[in-house]
Amino acid sequence: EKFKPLILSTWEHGMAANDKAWEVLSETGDLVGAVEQGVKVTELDLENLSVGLQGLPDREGIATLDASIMKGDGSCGSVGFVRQIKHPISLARKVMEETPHVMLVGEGARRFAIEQGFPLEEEKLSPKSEELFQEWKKTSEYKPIINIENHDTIGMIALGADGKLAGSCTTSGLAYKMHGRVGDSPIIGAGLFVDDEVGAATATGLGESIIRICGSFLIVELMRQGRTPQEACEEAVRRLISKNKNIDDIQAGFLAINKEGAYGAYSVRQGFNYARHHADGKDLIDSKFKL
Ligand code: SD4
Repeated sequence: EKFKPLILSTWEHGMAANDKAWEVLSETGDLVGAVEQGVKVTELDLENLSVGLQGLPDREGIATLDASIMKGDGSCGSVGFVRQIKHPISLARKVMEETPHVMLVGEGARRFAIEQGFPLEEEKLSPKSEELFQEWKKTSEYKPIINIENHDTIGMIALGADGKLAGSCTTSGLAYKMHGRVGDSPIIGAGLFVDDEVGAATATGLGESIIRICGSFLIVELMRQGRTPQEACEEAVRRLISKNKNIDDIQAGFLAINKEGAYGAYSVRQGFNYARHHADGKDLIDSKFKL
């Protein structure tokens, strides 16, 4: 059986990430390499304030990053609350491949990075993040804000020609979060879940609301029970809305694919979109939404 490769990523910056992932997949057939290399593009994108060291910092002015990577055979790795590392997705991959563990956080993750030869970056905000942080400090209103700028984590899920699946997710997390806060993105089953028997899902938006319902795992399990990717994403959004009291302050979106190459997306409210690359082309698609 031959499968048609498909790569999906959250948000508009997913287009550039998918371009890279598609190139890696076409040239090497390496699906994990593709989802890693793809989101590395976003980790370096200075325009993106929600991914990479240039992203908006926590409330103490420190950028701390979360990332995860997963293969459909159950292999996975993640890092949370890491500082000074330019490519947390590559560090997550090292956790998956070079340790007996799934998740490393904070200082331990940083030490492991040094051991693995990752360069440590100077701890300094980008000019744009510094400016916005100084602005935020004047009011210091600690409240999640619904806007696109504050929710553009990249999650990527991909189906290879051999029918195998993989995914990646990387973020600087919620802007002005408490120091030490970890979101859904590095939590396997929340921000990302992949199972070769069924499909894959990834999430973006307010991490707390996604963790609360094990969003990505939920979607894969709903697909296992027969739902289409679209139906599964819609059910996850319904669940998220029913389990979160402060829904007026929440945006969250899900993206899913099954092993036949069907896909779907759904978000709490308007504004979520995703990039799709396949053999016949690429496009940016507006997600349907609930509220
Ligand atoms: C988080 N899911 O840490 C991320 C937020 C996000 O762009 O999507 N930010 O909660």
